[in-house]
Amino acid sequence: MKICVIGAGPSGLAQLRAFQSAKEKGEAIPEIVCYEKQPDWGGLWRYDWRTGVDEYGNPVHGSMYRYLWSNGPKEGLEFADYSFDEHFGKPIASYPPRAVLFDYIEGRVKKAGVRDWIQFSTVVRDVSYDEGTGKFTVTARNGETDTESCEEFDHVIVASGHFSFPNVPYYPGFESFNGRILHAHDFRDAREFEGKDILILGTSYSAEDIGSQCWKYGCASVTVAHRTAPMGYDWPDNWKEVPALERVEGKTAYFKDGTEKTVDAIILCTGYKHHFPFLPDDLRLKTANRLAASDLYKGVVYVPNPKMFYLGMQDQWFTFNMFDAQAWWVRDAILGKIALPDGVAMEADWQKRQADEDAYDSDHDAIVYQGDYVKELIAETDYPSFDVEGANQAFFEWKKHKKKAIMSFRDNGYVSPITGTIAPPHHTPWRHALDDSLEAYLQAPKAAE
Ligand code: FAD
Ligand code: NA7
Repeated sequence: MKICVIGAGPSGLAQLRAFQSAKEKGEAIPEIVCYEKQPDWGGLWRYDWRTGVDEYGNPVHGSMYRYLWSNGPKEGLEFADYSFDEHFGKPIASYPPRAVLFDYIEGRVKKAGVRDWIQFSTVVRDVSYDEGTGKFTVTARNGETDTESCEEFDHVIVASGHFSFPNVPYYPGFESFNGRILHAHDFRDAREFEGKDILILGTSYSAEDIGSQCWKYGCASVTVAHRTAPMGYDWPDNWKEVPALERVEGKTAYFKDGTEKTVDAIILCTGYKHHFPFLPDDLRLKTANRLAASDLYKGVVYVPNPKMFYLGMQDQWFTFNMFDAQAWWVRDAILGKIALPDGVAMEADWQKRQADEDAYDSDHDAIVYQGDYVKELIAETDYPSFDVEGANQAFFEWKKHKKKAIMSFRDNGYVSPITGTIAPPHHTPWRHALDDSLEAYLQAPKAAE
């Protein structure tokens, strides 16, 4: 049997680690080929300073930026088989910067020794399924050698992420705006906006965090226009939430309530699209960004063709450990340890999950809902069980801390659901910590004077 994994971000790496952990226990595993379009692993957590297209003409995958710190507590994403304490050899604070989380992700897969399974700088361009042979053909192009390969597989696991292709809205006047308009996907460095007045569209994680970054690195003002409802945090004085944007003229933005603001840049924090340019209609997942994705049995099996799997396609409270739960489950489905029901039952499964999701109306319920999903999957495999309630608790506290003080919630610490360790405070409050490097983060706190 031969398996194709598309993408070596946290989800794809979880899949490699899942198979390697079975191998480690003496089980026979199939041949695995992982295609990764970037020259290294880590997915979004591998910082890419570029925007637009890469050196091979492929869209740049990266949507992360300099100075990005985890936007949720690390206790919510900790691997059950590889704790932060194990990786860093000491307790660390709860909201690590990107480079620290990249190091953590990398530490586990280095230890597992799965790098040889990955073909880097290799973009999957096409996948097709042959009903006659029951096999997939995957066409991939290696950018370094500029050669194309075509290989047959028994299963394809899509782990290509869904926060990379921007959802770009149009508002009248954009084409003649006398400043810069960019999507969050292309935002790289808040220092670019030092001294500038910025307008942000959107009210979710990107809006909140990119606005906060710009504020931290000295922009003149932040105006956030909401289409539905304001975020409602206790923002700093030079931060204002306004109703939806109507149009722009020159450098002036006009809002639905008749107010206006002159701005230097407009940052579209308007979300991303599930986009799989390498998949034909019959294999391509079409879903909104929600907790129960459409067409996925158990959130991972593609119901129209159950030999195909998708990882990490849900909207996310839980991340790394949820991808693990999924990857272990997919591994066992492929190894025949978990039997799939018939198509009717699989269809009913995702529809029920969506109905259950729709019945919830608070973030608290949504966290519990996704925590329960993680619990459900790990109960069916040998993924180390962990204190999911404890992770939920970290998320609840995080929400409270944000409500209390949006510019200092990252100064709090939580209890690890894996080791029980209480995270120490970081040596420098987030708003004053301007260096996001691994070295700066891990340095010992200065002794009290
Ligand atoms: P990705 O990380 O997107 O990895 C997908 C991989 O697939 C990439 O390496 C890509 O190059 C590869 N790929 C794509 N297409 C192809 C192809 N055709 N052929 C070959 N390879 C391909 N989560 C958190 O837990 N905490 C946070 O603080 C946090 N902050 C975030 C901030 C931003 C700005 C964004 C965009 C996301 C953030 N996330 C955060 C969520 C993030 O999506 C997950 O943490 C995680 O990166 C998802 O892993 P993934 O492997 O599913 O996808
Ligand atoms: P999200 O969470 O999908 O949010 C998208 C936001 O964009 C949301 O507030 C939407 O408002 C808003 N939106 C979408 N279309 C429009 C238009 N046309 N006009 C105005 N506003 C719009 O994306 P994020 O980038 O914030 O987060 C994605 C991931 O990146 C997440 O995992 C983070 O960790 C980082 P709505 O509420 O629908 O009115």
